[in-house]
Amino acid sequence: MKSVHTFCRICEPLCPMIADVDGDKLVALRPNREHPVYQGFCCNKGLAMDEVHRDPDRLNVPLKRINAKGELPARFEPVSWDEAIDDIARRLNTIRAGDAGGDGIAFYRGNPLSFNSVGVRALAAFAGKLGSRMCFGPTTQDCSNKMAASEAMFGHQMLHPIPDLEHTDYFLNFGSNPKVSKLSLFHTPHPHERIREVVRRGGTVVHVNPRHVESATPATGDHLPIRPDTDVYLLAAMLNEIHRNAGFREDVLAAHAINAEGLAQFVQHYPASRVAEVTGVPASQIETMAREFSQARAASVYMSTGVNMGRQGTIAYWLLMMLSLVTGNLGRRGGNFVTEGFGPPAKLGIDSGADPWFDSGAGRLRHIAGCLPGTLLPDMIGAKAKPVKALIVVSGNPVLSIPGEERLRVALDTLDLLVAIDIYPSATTEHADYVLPGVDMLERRDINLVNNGFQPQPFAQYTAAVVPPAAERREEWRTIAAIEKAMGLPSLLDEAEPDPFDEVDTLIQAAGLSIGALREMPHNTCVMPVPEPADTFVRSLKTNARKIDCCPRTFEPALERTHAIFTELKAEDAGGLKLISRRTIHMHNSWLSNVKAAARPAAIRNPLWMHPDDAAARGLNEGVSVRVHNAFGSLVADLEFDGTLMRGVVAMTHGRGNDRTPGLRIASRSPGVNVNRLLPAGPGSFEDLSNQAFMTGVPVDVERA
Ligand SMILES: Nc1nc2c(c(=O)[nH]1)N[C@H]1C(S)=C(S)[C@@H](COP(=O)(O)OP(=O)(O)OC[C@H]3O[C@@H](n4cnc5c(=O)[nH]c(N)nc54)[C@H](O)[C@@H]3O)O[C@H]1N2
Ligand SMILES: Nc1nc2c(c(=O)[nH]1)N[C@H]1C(S)=C(S)[C@@H](COP(=O)(O)OP(=O)(O)OC[C@H]3O[C@@H](n4cnc5c(=O)[nH]c(N)nc54)[C@H](O)[C@@H]3O)O[C@H]1N2
Ligand code: SF4
Ligand SMILES: [Mo]
Repeated sequence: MKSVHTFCRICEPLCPMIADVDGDKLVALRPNREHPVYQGFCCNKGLAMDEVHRDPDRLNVPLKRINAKGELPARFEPVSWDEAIDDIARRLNTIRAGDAGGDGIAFYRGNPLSFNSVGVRALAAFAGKLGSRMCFGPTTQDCSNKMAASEAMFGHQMLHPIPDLEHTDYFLNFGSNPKVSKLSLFHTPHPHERIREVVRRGGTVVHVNPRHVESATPATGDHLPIRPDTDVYLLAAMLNEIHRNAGFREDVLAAHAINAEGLAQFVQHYPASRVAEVTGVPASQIETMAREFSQARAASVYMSTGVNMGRQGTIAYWLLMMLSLVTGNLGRRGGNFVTEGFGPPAKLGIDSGADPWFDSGAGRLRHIAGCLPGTLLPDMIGAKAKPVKALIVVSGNPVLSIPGEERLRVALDTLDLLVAIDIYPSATTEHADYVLPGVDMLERRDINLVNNGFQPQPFAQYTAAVVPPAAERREEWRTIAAIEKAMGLPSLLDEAEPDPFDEVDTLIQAAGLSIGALREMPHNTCVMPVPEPADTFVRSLKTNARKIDCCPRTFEPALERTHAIFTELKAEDAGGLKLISRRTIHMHNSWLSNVKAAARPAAIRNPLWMHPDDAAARGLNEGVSVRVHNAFGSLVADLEFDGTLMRGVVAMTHGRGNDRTPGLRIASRSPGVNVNRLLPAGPGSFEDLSNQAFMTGVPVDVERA
């Protein structure tokens, strides 16, 4: 029996764990209580990975479709790896030789691939070798607004100053539920506990959210209700207040910024009294918050998917960072700061300086975080000229995760070839020609590269594979390299002893690290120094002038839109309902729904949550079946009361709807319904600046089914 130091790769904290192994068998998975940074923090999902590893519904062999596309359920027969790879390569070469060239082949790199340090690089390299620009991923359904805003303000998409919770006196949290979701683009152990410590020290924490989330308790901060998709106006009003009273910090702006007048002019449109009605936040409260924030010794800010997914995520993130900057909190201890672990995070990015815009089959577009708008994938497949003919999906489930399920299902069935590399059958693999078994995190070695720049206490950790891949499961990089080789492209498999970690090893040398050295360290972990906030931030800036752009020119059309949306919101019917998402502790996006923990009664329900007073106003009792509909789609769900919701707001959990995924035997028994049917898709369904899809604050009507 041996114990392996490893770490979870389900969500962004990448919690350290210990795996007890007997020969090739995993005996137990447990928290690593002695880990120098995490001290045992991890969650139910991570610990459920041993069940995932053993799940009898896992994909174990390559599968080839034998019934017609469009016919559900899909029927597959096992084939050998060689047969699958050869046929896929042949068909990809045929498509590549056609009109669209490399752009005939599209890629979707799902969320788990971000936590696979060599897999993610392998897929990006494959797209590069093919010359395909048709790259998609969950980022445009998650946080691409932040990438676009950072590029415009700081000169790089991957610069995201994180809140310094350890030293802050005031923490303002927009659109995130850290207790349940454990944060994104900010990786800290036990975030809920860190927030509790701020309150314990006498600091102030405010959770701005349409729902009184689990993260807001007397010990972890106040809840400030806000109407969905209006955060931009609250932020503008806070900046307006600060500008009128204390003023912006001239010394800071002179040293580090340009175009501050543009910012001041913009926020002048939004005094607290004007935004109160639209946001639902009383003017006096906005004034108090602005005062407390600007007067705090050190104040910090954070926002996540709840704001990202609104119609103006880029503008909101800009104003959030400006709030930090003009109060002197950016690059300050206790404010927001950039950390370095493996090296400056911006160095790991891919900005080339070339004009990013090009004519795609669905209009003039650019990549953000390497991705085109996910909601346009069906439009690219259906394009009249040079359509996408093949799609390679690695660890993603776009059918359930992108807005517009039916539209995507129909488009996927018109493809010449759909290859999905996954560990489970999914709603997406049901449309595939080939389904190839990947490995789970316990079956592959890795390094926590994705954490770089987002950890308040930087550390690097390596993990060996805890157990060898079961059955015929194969590492994602190897499958990609095998397809490349069979297509006649340069491939890692051309080498006698291919090691996908060679490149990573070179990358981490910048921090004086190597995989070899990490393997020798206790916990396979190297704890790195916490950088000086001010120095790091200034050093990280990548704009030409090395200054922060406080009002980027590229925002001009979006700022006009901000004014137009404000007018629209003011004119809205006060009695209407707006839909938001609600993550639960049981699932990770669309997966983990097949493990027993997720089969508990509390977890299998997938209701529409509504405030009891809104239900009463519609004559709806708890438990009744309701039809939820809008211009984009319709679904039926059970009604559940939720007094934590603001009036006028309803919520559902995303990632459900496995009614047509028979291979997931537990999940398909209580499938729930895919809420993304109610979200806009196609042209006009995303923010132009960032490709980010509109997914929160979407109007819906509800009535008894
Ligand atoms: N258990 C669990 N953990 C997860 C995941 C999971 O599915 N399950 N997913 C992981 C992933 S991929 C990500 S990206 C992260 C996301 O992590 P978070 O961004 O923290 O995600 P959520 O918990 O969905 O929190 C979003 C919050 O925004 C609120 N909200 C909705 N609309 C608005 C709005 O217009 N304004 C404001 N201010 N708030 C709004 C919602 O009520 C919700 O509380 O979580 C990760 N962790
Ligand atoms: N309405 C609404 N929609 C949302 C969101 C929301 O809050 N509300 N959240 C959005 C966000 S933040 C995200 S990130 C996206 C997620 O969107 P996606 O990345 O498309 O979807 P996931 O559900 O994360 O799917 C992950 C897939 O990878 C597989 N998988 C898991 N581990 C591995 C592995 O190690 N190897 C391989 N090969 N496969 C693996 C799983 O079985 C699953 O099929 O969803 C978005 N969609
Ligand atoms: S918080 Fe995320 S990374 Fe940590 S154990 Fe849970 S699922 Fe894994
Ligand atoms: Mo995400």
